[in-house]
Amino acid sequence: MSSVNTAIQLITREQAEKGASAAGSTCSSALAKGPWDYDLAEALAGVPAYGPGASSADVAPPSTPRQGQLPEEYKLASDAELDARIRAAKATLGDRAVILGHFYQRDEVVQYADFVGDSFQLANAALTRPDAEAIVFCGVHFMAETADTLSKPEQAVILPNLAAGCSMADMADEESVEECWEQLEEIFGTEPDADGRVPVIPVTYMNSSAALKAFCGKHGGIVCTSSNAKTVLEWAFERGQRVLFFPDQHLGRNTAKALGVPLEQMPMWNPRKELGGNDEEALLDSRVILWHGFCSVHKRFNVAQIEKARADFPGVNVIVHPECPMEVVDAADSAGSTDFIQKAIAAAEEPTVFAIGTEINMVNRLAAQYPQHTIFCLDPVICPCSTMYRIHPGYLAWVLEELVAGRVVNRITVDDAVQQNARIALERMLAAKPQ
Ligand code: CIZ
Repeated sequence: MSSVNTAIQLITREQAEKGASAAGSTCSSALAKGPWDYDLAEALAGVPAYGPGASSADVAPPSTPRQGQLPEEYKLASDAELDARIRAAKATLGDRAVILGHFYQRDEVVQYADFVGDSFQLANAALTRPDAEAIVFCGVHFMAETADTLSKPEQAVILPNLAAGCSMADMADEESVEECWEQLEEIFGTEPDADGRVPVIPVTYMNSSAALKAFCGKHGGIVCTSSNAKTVLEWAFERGQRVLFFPDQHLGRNTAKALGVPLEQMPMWNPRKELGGNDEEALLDSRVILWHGFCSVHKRFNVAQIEKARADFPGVNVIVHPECPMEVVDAADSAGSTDFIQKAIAAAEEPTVFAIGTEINMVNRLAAQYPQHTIFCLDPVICPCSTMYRIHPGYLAWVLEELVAGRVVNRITVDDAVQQNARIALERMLAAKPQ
């Protein structure tokens, strides 16, 4: 099976040759360009963007980091030249550098990774290499921040393209969460009830800035991943009357619903509105307050796609990620994190048809890895995570060759005080045990 990038290049070429005939096969033909075109466009327009792909319609806040121009030689190099340069730099660096590749990263980059996994698995994988001077994170910004928080201070965490952010993580910024917290404290007060439960516990998804993880650490809260969200919510309900969950409304809603929380007790907090767009009564009656955030990749999945998969392949096993909307999770056979999806496929003993609701690079890689099964993405349109897509082999070659020359570029550093509080919230997560 060809990589997502190769498929996009072919579709785009066909579109150019045959007019609109291949239109709709990929979410944006602009994906076929080099990501440096967007670095340049951003510099010229003065506004940051996520680039083409699943989050192209999201608004990037001005605080989103921007990538400076990649040196020309890396833009002009052929794929074969970049491959040779990356391999040579990696061999020269040896154990001095460890390369981490997220499940959603393109194949052209993942092939050089020492470890492939989800964000938390990768941060932990880096801990097995305490002697590496550099941790090159081929993921997105919040992942590099988590790796910096957990790694040794002298280790440099490098994000090959600084514009590789996460539009969902950017939907909850520190200032808006602080404002929300102040308004909630005014309504709920700060006194615990007769059972010692405080009015509200903040829970942040791993897909958030280090500043928000630190906010949770400071306010008795905790971090969750898509693998342990249920355990974490149970932990929070033992200590609090309700939860403020950010930034992903869908993970919050799907998890709380599975725990029996009625939808009427899950108001949504829109940071652009007074009281998040709620009245006081609804907030007082709430069990989980959901932040108005979402993942643009997982928002693309819908029930019609599941119905089509069931009609085309009777007996198909539909597995979706819990960042998908509730109706999609309800219509699927099961829902779980990237790790869950991978393990479910690995555990299937008989040849099975799997329709998967998560990012296309990961689905295609699973399909290639398990040829005994039929594995396809529920969304027929090839539309990768646009921010992961900003990392191209050209950027990887550049950061590695700079390391060989003794220079660290694109270092991600989290302030010491922020790290300290973020670690508290991460340690609470690690200590939380399923009920
Ligand atoms: O935590 C991660 O890496 C993401 C984005 C999702 C997951 O389910 O692993």
